[in-house]
Amino acid sequence: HPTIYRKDYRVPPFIVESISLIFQLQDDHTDVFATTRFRKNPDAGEEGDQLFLNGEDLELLWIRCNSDELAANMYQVNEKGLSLTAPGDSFTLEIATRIRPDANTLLEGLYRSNGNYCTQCEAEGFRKITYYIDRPDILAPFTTRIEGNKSNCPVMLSNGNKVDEGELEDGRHYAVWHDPFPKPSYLFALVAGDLRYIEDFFTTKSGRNICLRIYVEERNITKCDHAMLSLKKAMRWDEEVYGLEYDLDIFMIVAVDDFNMGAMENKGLNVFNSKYVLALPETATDNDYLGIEGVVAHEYFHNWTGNRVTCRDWFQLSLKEGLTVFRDQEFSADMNSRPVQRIDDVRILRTGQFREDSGPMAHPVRPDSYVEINNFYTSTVYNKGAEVIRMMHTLLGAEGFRKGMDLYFARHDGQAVTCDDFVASMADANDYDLDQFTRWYSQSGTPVIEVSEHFDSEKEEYSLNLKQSCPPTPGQPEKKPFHLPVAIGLLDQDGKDIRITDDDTLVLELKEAEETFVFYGIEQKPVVSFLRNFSAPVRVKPFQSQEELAFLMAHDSDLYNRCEAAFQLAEQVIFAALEALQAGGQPVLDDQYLTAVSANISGGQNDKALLGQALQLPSETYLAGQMTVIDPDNLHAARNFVKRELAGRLIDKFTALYLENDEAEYQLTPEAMGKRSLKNIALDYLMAIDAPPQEIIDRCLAQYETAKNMTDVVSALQIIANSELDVREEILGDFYELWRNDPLVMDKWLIIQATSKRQDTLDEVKRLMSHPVFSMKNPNKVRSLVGAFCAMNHVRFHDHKGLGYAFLADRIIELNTINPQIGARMVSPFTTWKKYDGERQHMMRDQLERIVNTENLSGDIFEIVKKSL
Ligand code: HT7
Ligand code: ZN
Repeated sequence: HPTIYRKDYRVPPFIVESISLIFQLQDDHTDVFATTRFRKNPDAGEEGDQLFLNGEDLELLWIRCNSDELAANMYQVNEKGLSLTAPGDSFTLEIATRIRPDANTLLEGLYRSNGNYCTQCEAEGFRKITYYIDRPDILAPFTTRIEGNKSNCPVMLSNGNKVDEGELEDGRHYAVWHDPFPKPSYLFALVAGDLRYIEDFFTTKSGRNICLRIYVEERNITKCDHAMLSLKKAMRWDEEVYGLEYDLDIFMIVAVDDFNMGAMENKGLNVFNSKYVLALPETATDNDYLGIEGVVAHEYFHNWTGNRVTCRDWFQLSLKEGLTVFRDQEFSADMNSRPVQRIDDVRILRTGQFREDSGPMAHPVRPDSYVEINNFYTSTVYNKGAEVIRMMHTLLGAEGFRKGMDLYFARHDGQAVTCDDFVASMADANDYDLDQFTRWYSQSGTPVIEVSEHFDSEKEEYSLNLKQSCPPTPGQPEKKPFHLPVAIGLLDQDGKDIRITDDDTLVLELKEAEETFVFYGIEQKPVVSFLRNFSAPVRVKPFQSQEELAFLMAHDSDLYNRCEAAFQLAEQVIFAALEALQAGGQPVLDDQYLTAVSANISGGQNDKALLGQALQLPSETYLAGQMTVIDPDNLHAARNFVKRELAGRLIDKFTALYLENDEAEYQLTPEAMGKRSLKNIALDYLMAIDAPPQEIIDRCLAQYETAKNMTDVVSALQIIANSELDVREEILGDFYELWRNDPLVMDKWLIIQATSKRQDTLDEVKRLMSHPVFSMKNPNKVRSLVGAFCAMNHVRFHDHKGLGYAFLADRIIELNTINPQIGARMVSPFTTWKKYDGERQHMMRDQLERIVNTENLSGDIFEIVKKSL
């Protein structure tokens, strides 16, 4: 498994002027005829005349050059591709290949999902369709003709606009699509099958009428309205915020059940995991609705940030992904609650990305090397990448950022470019020095900030001393200081912001390893609201007392930081309980904490979702990431203790919260969702009380029985599945009977059982592996059962007997032959093995060794396991 290095990038020796494809879809195979016009790349210099075309798992039928069939001695084929000597500076190749979509369990290239054909070409799937220069800096206009049976493929789609269609013999027909925008092969798509669509229209700001269609299987046709609404909102938002208009006449979304990731931004023909399209109040939770809105927007936004301007090579992946995640986060913040959106985004970053950054897979936002590019669709590239964009937005301001975006499109529309090109546009448009800032792209690891405060009452001076450092990461023992925007506010004794500039919030620019910032005319010692809105992706060493945190929790005008103070306080309290348990003692709940939480509940917070967030305790997985040696059992017990005590001592408040926020009428507004979330958090607390009063149990059971929306149903079901209630089995069975024909609801049923904290969960998970709804071939099912148990059920996965570890290794070995891309993603819970006690370390290491010694191990799994060992 060779390593690919960024430094080895060379411009391609040949470029493609156009490609024309014919797909003949047959029952047990598909023949692909590709006609490609090549030209020598004038930018490549005198590079020689050898042409290499990527191609994998293909059956080559024949190859012609400038219309003449090539004899077998005129080209060479191996398992990676085909090479030949170019006959001149400009020539045409016609290549016929046979592929077998039915047997394709990898779900890249052309495959079938419930009988329908679809493609996934990012990152390197096009080479599983035909021989081609399958790299993102080769851009060409595509013409695609599809031929298939009218009976099983009444619908045949590809990128661009449909330019022809007609009848063929033997009950077959054809459709021809042309995409005029030159694009890389990873944006190619084909969909064919028995699909229905809903249709709507969008008038762009310049008055063009765009046809919008969402294609799904017939049984799902009533579930597309929310996705369509989200699409129209995203189109309007991109015009209003960035002046970006859609460019083709039609925009299509197709939902499929078998998909490796969330969705794919193929030009004009987005293919989606059905999880991010289908929703009805009875089948989808509020989080599902928000997920659909965010992912539909994300893929749509790629049309400019990714498709019109694309990546030069895969090391630049964050150029499109970090930027597009930032754009979808901002869109969702505008559509819903901005602080809640920020809290969610930061939680994802801290739980997933910080963990990655402190482990064996740590890599820069723009990696320097990889074995398998699919392993680099990571939280670092996506979420930290988005934080890097956000920091530029913070430093330059919204207007300056927009100027930078305008210049980026003016310079690079139609090109394949680098992260440096993006930063240069931002810097040039604002005449702002971002040289040091580019270290965010090249240095991995999460910086740590140490804060010390000094107040001189005589001089009325308050000073903040900030030190930054960054721990070593693989291949990077030492780091240079980052250019860090640190947003702060100072609160007076009444909790009001002291105006420290024209504004209440000031953005300090920390560039050195240590700097002191002094504020004059401060009469009394202020309370600092540090790193407002989480203005940089860093860890801050705790430096504030419980009193100060409680004060910020009650008064901070920065709503993000109010919640942050609540999390910090909760973390301190849980770790105090953990210490007590580890010392063999009885933990006690700090009264000050109880008072702060109680005050928070009664504080009249209008944003219910925000209050809900502030009340939620940090997850065990997140807390584990803060520990030097992780102790899963005591951590679980400590967190449970805090939850149980809070619930027991604030039972009246939680009961009132439940009742006040229990609305009879179902609505999908941000306010209504906020109320549902707060109500269900209250219920979760109430049911955590030791032997909850029968009245509370009855309320929970009644909610399961009578609720008409999935948010309320699964919230109750999750609590029941976690409990020892006699009715548990009966209710899980009842839910199954009701929803057995809905795969997305069945995913929830699996997740709920896999994340139950009961002792017997692993046995239950093993039983579910042979349940008819489960399949190792379907990524959603694997994620819902195996992924949920191993990555989201910290205490049970890390059970001291090591049975969870053996279970996961077995699944990874199984996936190695079915879908190694998904297999590689499943390795993640093992990557932190060095942070556990000696015995657990030993058991996890054994399993990693067992995996790495598997015969024919894929590059995907090999890379992650090898780096972990
Ligand atoms: N750009 C898309 C990435 C993607 C993908 C990558 C590897 C293998 C399968 C995949 N499916 C989709 C998704 C996105 O970020 O928008
Ligand atoms: Zn994306």
